[in-house]
Amino acid sequence: MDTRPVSWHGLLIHNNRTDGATHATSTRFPQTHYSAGSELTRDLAMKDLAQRLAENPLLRPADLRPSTSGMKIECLLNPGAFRFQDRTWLLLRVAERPEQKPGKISFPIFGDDGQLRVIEFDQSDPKLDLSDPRVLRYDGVHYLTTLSHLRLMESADGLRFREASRPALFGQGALEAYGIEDCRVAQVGSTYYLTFTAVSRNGVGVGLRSTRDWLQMTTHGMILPPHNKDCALFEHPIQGRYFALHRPSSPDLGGNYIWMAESPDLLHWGNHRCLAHTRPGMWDSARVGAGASPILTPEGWLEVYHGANEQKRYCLGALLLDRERPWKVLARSQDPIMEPLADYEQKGFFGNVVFTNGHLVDGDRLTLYYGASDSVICAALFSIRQILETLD
Ligand code: MAN
Repeated sequence: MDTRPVSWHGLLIHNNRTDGATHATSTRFPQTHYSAGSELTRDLAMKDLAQRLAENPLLRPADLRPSTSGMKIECLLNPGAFRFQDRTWLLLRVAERPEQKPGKISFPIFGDDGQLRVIEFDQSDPKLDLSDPRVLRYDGVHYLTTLSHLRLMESADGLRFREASRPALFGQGALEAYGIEDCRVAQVGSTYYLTFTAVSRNGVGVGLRSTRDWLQMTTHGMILPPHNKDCALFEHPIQGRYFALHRPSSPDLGGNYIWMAESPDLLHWGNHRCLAHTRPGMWDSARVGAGASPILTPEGWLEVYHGANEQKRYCLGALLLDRERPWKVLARSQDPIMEPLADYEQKGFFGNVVFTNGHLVDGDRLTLYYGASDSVICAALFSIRQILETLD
């Protein structure tokens, strides 16, 4: 097997395929994945179109300093990505909590006065439900086990990032008391629109802020109320209207499906339509949600989305939407275009996760930045044409 790294615009990609195509994954992945020796596993892996960068993970929690003393960075995850001043920028989600003491669980929230407050419970307390490492429930009230803010990183080559001398973004007010997460960055003209998950005891909704220079931010409040997340704005209007993908959740009748809304001004959203359901028995059977802004191709708008099954295994797939009537789904991935196969995608704070909400497009090349195992930041390359060819 040829595992020589191939060079692409200064980035190193490892080529694991026997046919010479630069198609597969990092050198670490064959050892961790193919060692099972199963033909079925091999077939599944061949459908994975991602060229993982050999340098993955690009960023780990230890690479950054906590936002404030007394906090520890537990996870770096799910970056927004954009270009600004001829450089590549990432808007990372940084998840923090205090160093954990034996027998206790503690996590921060913003109090009503906007100050950081740490809540601590005894792990043996029978009122405590710790079954999910991301969320805890105490006496019927939900909390997150970490508090997330958003941190700006910049890079000349899209590979080596350093912290930008720009302010980080923190939760503000009662609707963001448990933090802000998974920010998509859409550029409309010269303005960047930030759609992110705003979390509080009131629920999970979509917040919007905008900026032109990443110094001054305008806060637009919550544009889609709970339960809603995974909001990706189209970067170009269609016949004078703006469009967005979003993911409301309906716990009883309905489910975790991808919807579309339209707007005259990017602030007020209506005419909601349901685009894509979860698919029983498939890799996206339990939840689906949009990634970053849809990509305009001659065939239509290409949207990379995440899907998870009942085992909470997060993969990526794609939807093709009509150019003029983007609420019409023309085609969809049957198999994931990317699965958690590499070691760093299988093991971490929350294992078996590849999750994206940020990418850059250069002709046919899609550079997809993603969170692996809710722990570290990675990147993978795709051919847009190759993704389109896999859609049914
Ligand atoms: C949810 C979100 C994401 C996270 C995944 C996997 O979809 O909270 O931020 O990456 O779950 O844990």
